[in-house]
Amino acid sequence: MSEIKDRATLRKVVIDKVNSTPLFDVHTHLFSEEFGDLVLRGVDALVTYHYLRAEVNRVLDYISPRDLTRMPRPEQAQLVWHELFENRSPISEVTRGTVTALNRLGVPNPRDYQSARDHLSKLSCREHIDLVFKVANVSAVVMTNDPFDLAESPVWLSGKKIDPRFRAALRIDEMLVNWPTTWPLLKNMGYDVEQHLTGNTLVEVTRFLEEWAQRMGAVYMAASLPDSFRMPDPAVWSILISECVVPVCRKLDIPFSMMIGVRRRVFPELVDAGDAVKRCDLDAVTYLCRTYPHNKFMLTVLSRENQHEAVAISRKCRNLHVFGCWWFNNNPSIIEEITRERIEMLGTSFTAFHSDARILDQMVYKLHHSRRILIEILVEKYGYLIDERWFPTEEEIGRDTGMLLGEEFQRFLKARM
Ligand code: FIX
Ligand code: ZN
Repeated sequence: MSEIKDRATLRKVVIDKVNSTPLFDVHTHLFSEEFGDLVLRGVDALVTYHYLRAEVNRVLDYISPRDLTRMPRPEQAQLVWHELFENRSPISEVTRGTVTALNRLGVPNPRDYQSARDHLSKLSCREHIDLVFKVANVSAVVMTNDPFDLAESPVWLSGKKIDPRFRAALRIDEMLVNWPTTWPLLKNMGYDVEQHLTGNTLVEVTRFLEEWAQRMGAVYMAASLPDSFRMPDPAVWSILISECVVPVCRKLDIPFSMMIGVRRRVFPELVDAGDAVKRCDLDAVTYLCRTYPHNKFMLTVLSRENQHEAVAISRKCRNLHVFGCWWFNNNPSIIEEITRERIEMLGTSFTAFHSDARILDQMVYKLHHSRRILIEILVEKYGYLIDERWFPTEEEIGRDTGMLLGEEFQRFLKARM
């Protein structure tokens, strides 16, 4: 174990470790091949993603947001490419990311839309998944699995074997946030529930959660929640979380993951590009971690203003795992700030990044950009140690990097609370 004593060697080692350590992507919206059309991939899907639709909408004056959203995908893709990649340089994070993905996936010329399209569309679904996992250096991903999705649930019910690189997360937003429209769906699925949260309804919701978490082999249960989320509270979500989610998670020893701070469809005509970020009150998280010390919770927050508080809560709660730089935070300047702050306050006891990729190819750029930022932060932090004659070894840097890219999460999953 040779000690590293100079900055040049340090930089070389950190670059090597951060790039060569496979990442466990704790939150994505990707699907394995078994889910058929739910697998989204390729250039048209990439450039019409809601991040890009939001950006192109800003620079259009000849087409309304509603008409943009309704446009057939190939035309929409042409328009986005023309406005954001030809009429302007792709220097925003998502346009830059598209270029990174095309380049790293080996398209002959990233400026030539048609050739990029042809290049990726030649790949079979399996080849495409293998290529992206290799280029992004990802060992496995956690999907987002909605038991109420009519395209998805039959796959689970069929008992098909799922590619083991794709792990499940039981997503329960619908139930927590839209109970009046969800309970009839549960009833149709054979659960004896009613709108009023009677004792029997809570028993049946508990049965539903347990059965589906087991059916999926869920790594965790998850919900993205609005800024109005409070606990304890007379609201339906508070009752369902305390009475059903928490007990099932405890029984199965899986975390409940909260993604807090989204206001959905503030601009409905833009559909998923119309969601907004709002600062939230994290007392709900403190309450859950304190009240249920034997349960595990995960947290990521959407507002930059909540990041510091989230880390401070996490310092005190070993049953809380903070992860990733979610959505509007997934920009280099904010990733750097959040990751630096977390390392300074939590050491390596968090998960630095998740891709949130919904289009397979997105994973390539999101993780590549994040790794570049982590390299600079780690070079600085180990550099300070060298200044004080604490010389890190290559093995130690590899160990710490592994923790930040998924091993700490694996430890958290196994930990006894
Ligand atoms: O709720 C979520 O999981 C969000 O990440 C998504 O709804 C959002 O569309 C997204 O993909 C952001 O990156
Ligand atoms: Zn997500």
